[in-house]
Amino acid sequence: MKDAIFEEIKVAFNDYDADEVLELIPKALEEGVGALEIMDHLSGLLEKIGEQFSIGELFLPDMVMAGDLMDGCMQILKPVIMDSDDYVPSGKTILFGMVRGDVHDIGKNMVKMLWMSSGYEVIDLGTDVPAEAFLEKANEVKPNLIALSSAMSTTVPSMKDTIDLLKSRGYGEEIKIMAGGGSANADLAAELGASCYGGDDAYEALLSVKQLLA
Ligand code: B12
Repeated sequence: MKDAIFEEIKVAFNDYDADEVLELIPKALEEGVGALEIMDHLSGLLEKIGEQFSIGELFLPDMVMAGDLMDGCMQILKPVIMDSDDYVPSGKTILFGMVRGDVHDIGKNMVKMLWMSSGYEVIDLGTDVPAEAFLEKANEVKPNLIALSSAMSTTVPSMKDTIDLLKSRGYGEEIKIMAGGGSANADLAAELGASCYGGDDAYEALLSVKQLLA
C-alpha cells in the first residue's frame, strides 16, 4: 500500500504536478502513512532532483519548481507534525538560521518544525544570515543553543566565520553551537570548531537537541 502511493507521489513529483501531489499527500495520510515518513520520501525525491541538476540533466527552474512543490507539501504535513503527542514545553530556546549566502530553507524549516513540535522555542533568523546577526540575536535572547545550517559547500566558509565570531564572544562553551545542513557532517563540524554536529536529518536533529538540552 505504502509502496504504491509512494510510487504515485514520485511520478507526480517528478512531473512537478502540484495538483496531483497535493491530492496524494492527504491520501497517504488517510491510508495511515506517517507524516515523517512522507517527509522523508519527499526529501529523497528532492535530493535526486539535486543530483540530476549537478550532472546537467536538470536545470535551475527544475529546482525552483521542486522547491515550491515541497513547500506546498510541507503546508499539508506541518499541522499533522505539529500536533504531536511529544509536545511538552521545554522552556529551552534555540537560535537557528541559514548562514550567510544560503537561501535554501526547506531542510531548516523541517528541523524547526520537529524541534517546535517537541516543545523547544525556535528563534528563526531565516536565510542568508550574517554572522553578526547571529551574535546580535544571541546577545539579546541568550538562547540555550545556537544552531547553524548550511546547504551548500560554498557556504561552509560562512559557517566557519559565524562560529569564529560567536566563539570570540564566549559562545560555544556553556551555550553550545550546533552545525548541520546538507553540506555539514561530523568531521566538518569538528574542523570548523562547532560544539557538535546535529545529525543528518530532522529526526536526528531532534534527538541531538533532546540529548544536549536534557
Ligand atoms: C530545492 C533546491 C534549491 C531551491 C531552494 C528552495 C528553498 N526554499 O529552499 C533553489 C532553487 C532556490 C536553489 C537555489 C540554489 N541551489 Co539548490 N538545491 C535544492 C535541492 C534540490 C534541494 C534542497 C532541499 O530542500 N533538500 C531537502 C532537505 C530536506 O534537505 P536538507 O536541506 O539537506 O535538510 C535536511 C538535513 O540536511 C538536515 N538539516 C538541515 N539543516 C539543519 C540544521 C541542523 C542544525 C541540523 C542538525 C540538521 C539540519 O535536516 C533536514 C531535513 O532532513 C538541493 C539538492 C540536495 N541534495 O539537497 C540543491 C542544492 C543544495 N543546490 C545547489 C546549488 C548549486 C544551488 C544554486 C547555487 C544554483 C544556482 N546556480 O543558482 C542556488 C543557490 C542559492 C543560494 N544562494 O542559496 C547545490 C549545492 C552544491 C554545493 N555547492 O554544495 C545542491 C546540492 C544541488 C546539487 N547537487 O548541485 N536550490
